Amino acid sequence: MKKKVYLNHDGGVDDLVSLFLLLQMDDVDLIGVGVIPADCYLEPAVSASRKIIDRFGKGRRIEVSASNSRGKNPFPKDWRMHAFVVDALPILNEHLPVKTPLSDLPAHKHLIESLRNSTEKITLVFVGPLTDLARALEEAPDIQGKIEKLAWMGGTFLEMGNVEEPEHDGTAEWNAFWDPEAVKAVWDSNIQIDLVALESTNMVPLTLDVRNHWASERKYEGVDFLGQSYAVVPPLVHFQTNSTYFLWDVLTTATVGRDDLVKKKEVKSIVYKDGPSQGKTELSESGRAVQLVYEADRDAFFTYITELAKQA
Ligand code: AGV
Ligand code: CA
Repeated sequence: MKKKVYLNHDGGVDDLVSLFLLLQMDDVDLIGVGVIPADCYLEPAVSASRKIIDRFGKGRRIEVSASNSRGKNPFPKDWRMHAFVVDALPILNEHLPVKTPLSDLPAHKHLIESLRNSTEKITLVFVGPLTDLARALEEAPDIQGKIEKLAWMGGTFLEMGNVEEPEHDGTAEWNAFWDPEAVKAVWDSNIQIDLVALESTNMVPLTLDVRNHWASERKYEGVDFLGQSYAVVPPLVHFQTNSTYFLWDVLTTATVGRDDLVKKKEVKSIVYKDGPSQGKTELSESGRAVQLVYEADRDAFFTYITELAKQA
């Protein structure tokens, strides 16, 4: 039986590649997509999502919904621009107009409706902030019974997160920092959480050898799409900087198709809602239990996603 999945993403390069890869997994039935304007601008991210489903969705009809959620701490504009480039890639613009439908509902209501309409439990994949899930839970607590589990790219228990902003101490991961209250709300729910934190995503930086490998196999349309998309963002070359790109969301997505690529352990954690550490997740015996994804098999991961892309 296929695993039913709902994706909520925030339009970064690895968010859009995550959507592309979910569409290639034989054992996954993607039932809906929500797009939140956190690490992106909304219009190009929604548009690119619909075009990716048109082009790479193997004829399936999957609705895309736009979020009207707002965060507390905005992402840097430079990063938010990436969706404009992906949306403009010729490989996504060969067969216009767009056919994949746009929902009338905002993303959190679309999520509620998708869960309520399903007879089976759904796996939620969130690769941006948790705002739409927090709002959905507040409006419709009954949906918890329909959620198999949540796979979330977010958080870290490392000393250093990836937020470099004024008035913040750098201990948070960005998806948590954008809306710390939403993380707290989801922590207060009973949903089972797989936390794909920086511990494991730090093991999958975008590097030149990966890029060059994709270039060498660009005769496959899907691999060419990976290469074109990851041309937009800076790889790890000499040393890590604030803009160095990792395959954060793609690792999260890959765990849904292939659990054996990563190692998990249960930890208990709290989250800081405000102050200079806002968005920080911290180990605490009084906290809630999550499955921390702390290690990834880098080579097996890259082989898996490249092979998936060849099937597109
Ligand atoms: O913190 C990682 C999250 C992931 O969901 N995003 C990017 C991924 O989509 C924010 C982010 C952190 N550092 C970044 C980010 C960077 N250097 N460029 C773009 N986005
Ligand atoms: Ca993201």
